[in-house]
Amino acid sequence: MNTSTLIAPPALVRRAEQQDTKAIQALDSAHYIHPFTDHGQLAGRGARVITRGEGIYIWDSEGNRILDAMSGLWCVNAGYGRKELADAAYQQLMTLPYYNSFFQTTNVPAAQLAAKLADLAPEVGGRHFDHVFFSSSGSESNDTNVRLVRRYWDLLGQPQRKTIISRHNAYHGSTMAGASLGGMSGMHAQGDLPIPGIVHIEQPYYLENAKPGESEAAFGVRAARWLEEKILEIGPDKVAAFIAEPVQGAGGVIIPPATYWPEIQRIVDQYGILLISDEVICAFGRLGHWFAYEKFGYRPDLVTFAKGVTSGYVPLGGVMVGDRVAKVLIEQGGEFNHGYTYSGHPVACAVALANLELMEREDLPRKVREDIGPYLAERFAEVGQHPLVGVAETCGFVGGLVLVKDKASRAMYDPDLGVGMMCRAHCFKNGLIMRAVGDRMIIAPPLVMTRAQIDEMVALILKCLDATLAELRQKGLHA
Ligand code: PXG
Repeated sequence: MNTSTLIAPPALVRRAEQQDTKAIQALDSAHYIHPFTDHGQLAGRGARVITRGEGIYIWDSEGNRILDAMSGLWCVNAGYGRKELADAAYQQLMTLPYYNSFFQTTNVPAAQLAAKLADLAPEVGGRHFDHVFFSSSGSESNDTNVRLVRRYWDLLGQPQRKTIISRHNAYHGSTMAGASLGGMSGMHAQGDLPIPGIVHIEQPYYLENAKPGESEAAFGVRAARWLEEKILEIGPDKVAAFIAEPVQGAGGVIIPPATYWPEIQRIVDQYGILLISDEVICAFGRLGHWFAYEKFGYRPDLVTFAKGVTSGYVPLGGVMVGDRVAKVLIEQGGEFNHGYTYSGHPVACAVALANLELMEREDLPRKVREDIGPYLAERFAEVGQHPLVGVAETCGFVGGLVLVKDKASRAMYDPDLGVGMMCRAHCFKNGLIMRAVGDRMIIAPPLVMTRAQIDEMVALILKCLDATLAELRQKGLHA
């Protein structure tokens, strides 16, 4: 890494590496309820204790170095250990650690960051993003979106426009509104969700939802028209908005056909409904642009962001509010009864400013677009040759591999066999973090990765695929 890398003082590194794993695991399982975790199962095994990170690597309390091909949880875009982000947090903490923006006050980093984001968001089709609302996470931001969208239509005298359409297998967060907007049936099943006024259409997943012999292009248009069918079923005057991720992340890196987004744009335009682009994963260079709507050329009214805005160093999220909504809200709205204690948190905003500066200086979105993104695609095409891989695809700096029983027919394994989990276990053993979503193995590496590090990651992926294949053959599950 370059000179801006934070080199932790040796004493801190020693302290991090000399943690007593068993003692930390005991505290953890006695007191810490983890997100999305079977606590009973974890307690029996003990959590892996991650102690430090640098560049694209993290270390655990046993001293193992692990290549983090998931950027934490899709967020450490600038890589670990960036000194300027730590400095920005420290400086702001020493100057003004907190103040609210509720009562006719603001703070310097919040105002500057709002302006910076407005500057970075590209204009599309004459539409601007001149305003930003801040929260602390993607989930909160999508709760804000529900409030904003409903307020917008109320102000326009169309209070019956309440329904928001989303998609199955979408992920929009874990709060009541976030989980309702998301299309994860496992989440809906716990907690009586979705909340009223949120409905779902099928996702544009070619491998699962295309008809036999249907081209990707034809499928993309057909998948988009599920939105039109739903609008007509509900009644166009009752639909408030459509929300979607540019590329579905947590759903397994589902990349829509090129024909999908243009047809979605035609439909939202025709029926006048708001378009929300949930870019919590896809913004800030992940797909090779500051914002992903630019890559696909559509024109959202609201854009959800979080994660990469601070490279995950501190929590920050928000909504880019396009002129169409901002104008109504500001000129006709009066007080908007919505906000969070940490909206525009000065430390989070200061870190975000430093992070965006760093990304600009290192030209990371362009690097993903023109250099390491295409190189990753090239190397992934080789991974696609592996006998266990049915499909290997990338988009910018996210990628997905489908593990299959039969390469020629792309026949999948029985999901109960947990082949993805088997592969994930081999990754863990071999010092690689790759996620399993069913039998789709997915990556979203830090954007500071070099070509040599892509080679290193691909070699590890191939090694883990070989080990998974050997295990399947040993169990008589693969020819
Ligand atoms: N929208 C999208 C598109 C996301 O990916 C959220 C909203 C919610 O953000 P917060 O900050 O509230 O978590 C996300 C978050 C996974 C995984 O398993 C993905 C996310 C979160 C947790 C797990 O891939 N994405």
